[in-house]
Amino acid sequence: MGILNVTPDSFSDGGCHAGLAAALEHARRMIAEGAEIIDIGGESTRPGAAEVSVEEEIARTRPVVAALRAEWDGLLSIDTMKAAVAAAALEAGADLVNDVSGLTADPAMAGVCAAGGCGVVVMHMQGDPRTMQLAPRYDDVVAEVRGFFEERLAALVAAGIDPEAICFDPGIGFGKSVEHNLALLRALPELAVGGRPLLLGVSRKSFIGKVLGSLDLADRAWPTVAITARAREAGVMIHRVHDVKPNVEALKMVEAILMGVG
Ligand code: 9MG
Repeated sequence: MGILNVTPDSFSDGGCHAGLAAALEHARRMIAEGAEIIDIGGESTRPGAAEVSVEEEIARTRPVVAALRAEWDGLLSIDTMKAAVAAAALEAGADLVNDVSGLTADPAMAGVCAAGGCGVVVMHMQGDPRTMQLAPRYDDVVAEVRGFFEERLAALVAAGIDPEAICFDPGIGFGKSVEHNLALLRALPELAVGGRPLLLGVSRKSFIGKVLGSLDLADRAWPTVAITARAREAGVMIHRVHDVKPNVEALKMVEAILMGVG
């Protein structure tokens, strides 16, 4: 899953994909490098990021979804917590909704996803993006994230979402300390609630810099690849990344080791 931020304040692309042409160019590059899903987001979820209106988020994302749909048959994901943004993207041709609130932020989201028959990424987050990193606290982070997935699976199926459409994501960096993130990465197979696939997003995240003792964003690219490889061996099927080529190459090598090349 290649990340396509269409936000002027995106922390890792400096906003350079904010224009439609630049966004499409970046998406095409990620597709050429092997991305099978493009995740399009119009509101930054980094800690402390400014909130964006529904209208603005739709104006940023819908044209990108529609333009990519017209030229590519792969999977398009809309990264949003807002039901109206998800509905607009699904109408423009998106295939799945990536909601970092696990479909808890907007009471209309589950209904939109059920009606749209789309895939759903249920991510765990403690708190909300503005405050989540202030004082994350858990008695047992793995048990609490797992419990959240169990509760969400039951609620979303009751709301009419096909369980086969759901995948889970532990939400690395979303209301978690470095130790919480590492504990979750250690316990990935335990998080596949209901046998559903896992998605993981570690790309360029700050916990990598903290482990390495580096403030340089460029230092986070190769450790991201290392985590991707390790997570694939632990069963993670979808990897949300900025740098598609090296992560796809790592996945191909790990899969060759796990399954052979025949
Ligand atoms: C939008 N976004 C930022 N980080 C993410 C992560 O780790 N997972 C998912 N599903 N979305 C994310």
